[in-house]
Formats: sequence, C-alpha cells, structure tokens
Amino acid sequence: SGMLYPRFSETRTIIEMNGMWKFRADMSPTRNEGFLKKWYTQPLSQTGNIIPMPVPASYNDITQDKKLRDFIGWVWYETEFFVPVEWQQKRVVLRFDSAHYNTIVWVNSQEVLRHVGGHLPFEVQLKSSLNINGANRLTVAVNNTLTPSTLPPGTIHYMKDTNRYPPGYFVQDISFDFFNYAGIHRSVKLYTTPTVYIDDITIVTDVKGSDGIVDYSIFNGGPSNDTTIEVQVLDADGIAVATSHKQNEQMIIHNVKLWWPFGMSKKPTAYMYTLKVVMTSAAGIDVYRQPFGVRTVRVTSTQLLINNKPFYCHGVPKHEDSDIRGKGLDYALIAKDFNLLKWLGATCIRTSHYPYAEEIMDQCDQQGIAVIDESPGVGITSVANFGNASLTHHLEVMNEMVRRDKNRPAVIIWSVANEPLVTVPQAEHYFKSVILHTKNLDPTRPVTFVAAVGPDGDYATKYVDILCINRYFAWYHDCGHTEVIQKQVEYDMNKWREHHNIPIIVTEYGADTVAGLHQSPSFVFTEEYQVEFLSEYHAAFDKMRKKFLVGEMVWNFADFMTKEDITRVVGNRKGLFTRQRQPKMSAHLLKKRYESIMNETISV
Ligand code: E9O
Repeated sequence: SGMLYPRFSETRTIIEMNGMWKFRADMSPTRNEGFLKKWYTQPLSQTGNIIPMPVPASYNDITQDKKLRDFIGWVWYETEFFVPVEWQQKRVVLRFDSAHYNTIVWVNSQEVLRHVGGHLPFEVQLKSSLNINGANRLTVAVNNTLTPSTLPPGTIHYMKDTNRYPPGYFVQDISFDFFNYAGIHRSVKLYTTPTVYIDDITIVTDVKGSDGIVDYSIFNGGPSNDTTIEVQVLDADGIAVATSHKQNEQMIIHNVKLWWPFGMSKKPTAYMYTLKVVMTSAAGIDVYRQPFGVRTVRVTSTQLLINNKPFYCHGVPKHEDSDIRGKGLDYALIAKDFNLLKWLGATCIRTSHYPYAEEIMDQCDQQGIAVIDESPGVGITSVANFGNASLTHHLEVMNEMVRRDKNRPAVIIWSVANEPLVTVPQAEHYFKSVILHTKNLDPTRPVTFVAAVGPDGDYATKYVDILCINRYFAWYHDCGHTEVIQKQVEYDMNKWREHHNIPIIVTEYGADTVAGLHQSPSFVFTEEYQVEFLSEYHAAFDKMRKKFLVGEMVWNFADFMTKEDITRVVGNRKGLFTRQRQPKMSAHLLKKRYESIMNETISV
C-alpha cells in the first residue's frame, strides 16, 4: 500500500497530535518491566513516575538527567484523543511521520501497529480499537537499540569484568558519527479518508521539445474497485492544463514550465504542478492533490544533466540536528536552514545519513534545492552487517524510501549507503542487490552509495551510476599539511576516472573548526585553517569542474552532535555554520564561491 503524505482536502481531515505527551523510560534492571507488567494496559501515570515530553522531539536533551540522555532501551509515551462524531463513517488512520528506532503502538490497550526503523513514516487504519464515545488512550513504546542488522547498525557490548563494571553493564557501539537521538521525531497525525480512497499515486515525467510528458498511475484502497476517476494537472495558478479519466495515463502539458534547481535559471526555477485526483465510489468522493515537477535527470560519462543541461551540484550535506530538540522536527529551524542555504548559494543538499522529514523535502521541491536522497545505511563497517537479515531490511528500507519520495522533482539521486565497508568480497553481493533493487523500484534516477575508500580493492563501486566520494586529505591523514591537498585531490580523482567512466561528486571534504578559535599562521581547529583547507580543495576542483567533476559539497552545513569521543569537542565541528546557525569565516568563503560558480553556470 501507499504512504501518501496526509493532506487536507474537501474529503480528508487531519488532526495533529503534537504537543506535550506523558513519558517514562524503562530503566528497570531487566530493561523490560514495561512489557512484563504490560504498561500499555493502564494509564502510564499508574505505572510509576512520568514526566512531560514534547512530541515531536528527541527525548535525549530535554531533561537534566544524563541517564536519560544516554539511555538505551524502551521509552514509553502516552497521550489521549477523541474521535469527532462526524468521523464515524470514515476511514481513520493513525500516522507517525517517524520514530526512532523500533516502535510499538497501542490504542486502548490493543496493539495496532509495529514499525522497525527511524526516519520513515508508518501508519495504520484504526478500527475496533477505537472508542467513539469518550477518550482514547494512545500508548507508544520506542526502542533505540541498534543491532548488526538495523540501519544504521550498532552492537550492544556487555562489560563482563565485574571488578571494573557493575553487573549487567553494557554500552552500545556505533560506527557512525552522529548522536543516536531517539524518540518520536516527527509529527503524529490522525486523518480521515472515505472508506474507498486514493491509496497511492506514482508520477514519472519526461520532456519532449516544449511538451511535458506526465505518466501517472493511481492505486485504489478499500473494498470497492467500482470507482470513477477524474484527473487534472493544475499549473501553479491552479489552472487545469491537462485532464483525464483513467487510472493510468500519459498526459501531455504543452508549453511546459520545467522544474529547475536553484542556480540553473534566472527565473524562479522550481516550477511545481499539482495532480488533482478525484475518485468517486459508492463510499463517496475522495480528493487528493499530489505536487510534482516536470524534469529529467541523466548521467553521461562526464556530466549530470537536468533537463538535458549540465548541472553542477554545489552545496552541503546536512543533518537533522539542533540544540534541545535533537532530531525533532522544528519548522523554525527548517525555515532558517533554507534561508541559510539560499544565502550560501547552495544548489544541492545530501540527506546525510538518513531520509529527512517530508516537510524538509517539500522545501527542496519548492525552493529548487536538488537532493541526493540517502538511506540510513551508514556505519555498515563490518561483515556482521552483510547477513541476510541486514540485506532484507535494507531492501525494505529502500522500498519505504522510494515509495515516500518517488514523486519529488528535487530528488535527483538515490544514495543507498554512506562509507560502507567495500573491501571484502561480501560487499559485492550486498551492494549489487541493494543498488539493483533500487534501480528496479525507480528506473528514472541514478543510484549510488557514497564511498570513503577505493577505487583500489573495492568490490562495490562498479554498480553505481555516479561516483560520490568523501575526501579528507590534510585532515584524517597528512593532518595540517594543506600544501599537499591539491596534489592528492588530483591524483585521487584521476585514479577514480581510470577505473570508472562516470562523473564524480565530492560529497564530503572538511575540517573540524571551533568557531571563534583563531591563529595565524593557521593551525588545525582554527577558522583560518578551515578557510585555507577548503581553498586548496577549491583550486583543485576548478581544474576538474569542466571535465568530470559535477559537484562539491563541504562537510558539513552546520556543527552537529556526536557521541562522546576524544576526537569530538562537544560534537563534530566541521560546519560552515555553528550548531546555532551562525556563520564561521568559511561560510563567507563558500558564499563567494557558490555565487560566482552560479553566475558562470546559469544556463536557462
Ligand atoms: C562521514 C561523516 O558522517 N564521513 C566522515 C565525517 C567526519 O567528519 C563524518 O562526520 O569524520 C569522515 C570519514 C573519514 C574517513 C577517514 C578515512 C581515514 C583514512 C586514514
């Protein structure tokens, strides 16, 4: 079934359940008291001490309790809702836009929903569990424990030496570089549809001369197949420019207005159409408006083409990360970040290292920020992550991700993983499977993973459509030696090109920089060092930009939180902006560079 974003329409109502929920972490010695004592069968306040917890937000940084910040295990949330009388003839759906990581949901003590994995939505139609007269108790248990077959993977490590650790002591090892924030990260919604409803819509676009070609398929949900359908393509002013009555159809928009990324066109670039679908059945009428853009993506041996014109992807990989709320959705933060991206002159982001909130993706579509849409396949660094359970889950995550983001014009590349282990033979079957599966799901977009090593001794890169490489010359090796950067960048890229006749995007390069720390001559961790370091890369990039280099992305947009570690000074400091979104010296450097590249590459 589909996972259309809940949208208001004449036939659909949405109630956001965000707000202050009741909360408790299961800190019992077994970490399992909540299930043993069936906390979901009673109000959470009757099981012990509860605290208020905002939804959406990570729970980690909300309280003053270090044990909760670093907690591993089940946490319990609870809230209450009522069903409006006028909803009684409707299909009522409970949707979580995401929760991290494992989630179980009960309504009035009855289990209604389970989902494995953070970052992606899940939902269920509520039926017999619903109380129509009076309050409904919604209980949610969320577990952030990572295992070798979760994405991202992790390992629980028991410390058995009782001379040095208390009995039962364990830690969670992760091999990805960001804090494993947890909780109900995005909105929780109740929404209605008629009992026969529009379940999914797939739109694929193409361009022929001045015509836009729009191939759509509509999928019904519910008991009846006896439906009639009316489809309109509306332009940005709401005027119908094409109509049809079929379930699947190829429509033509004459004199189409194309979707261009910011930076490719002088005009407002990210033109969005709406596919308005009206479905009528014995159960009534359902209306859904699906936004889409008309554009093509193609990769040649040296270029990344959008609408058959070369696109240079200059931007930043990001994180969902900020003070207090962790990875929780925050509209103010989203608006601020897009204003900063525009200020910077960025044309592109990578959703490192997991799918971002749909509200963020909407802004990418509407503001013309191209996206390398990345799965949570980060930290795949051991052969223990290549088993059947891992692969099966990874394929399922790609299903969920493509299903969610397939209609977005901003998404130009799927990234199935970041910096995985590729130097063992097991990596070949694994990545071949994940990449081919993703290409099957969506034959219209290039598929890749982001490489940290290679091309020598690498079993997996041969399956990608475009090379995305992360490079840290003069940081993780030759630390401090900015004078070798240009030589090493050129040597490395030419070597990649000898192995693979496809274009390259440098998806990471960067140096940790503590804002306000200055030294001349430059020294690692100072703002001077970051500027000097980035400038050396730029000199090298400029020699390859018009040949086969089709993108450059500084790691990272902003400083972000990591686990506690001797290499991290309260988080990763490679941001152009601080975690509070104030610019470092490097942000001004990049603004100048991106603006001048943009002036050079404007093509429409
Ligand atoms: C992934 C990203 O999540 N890339 C990392 C970023 C970093 O700042 C991290 O935050 O560390 C860099 C990977 C570096 C690979 C180092 C290879 C070392 C060879 C000696």
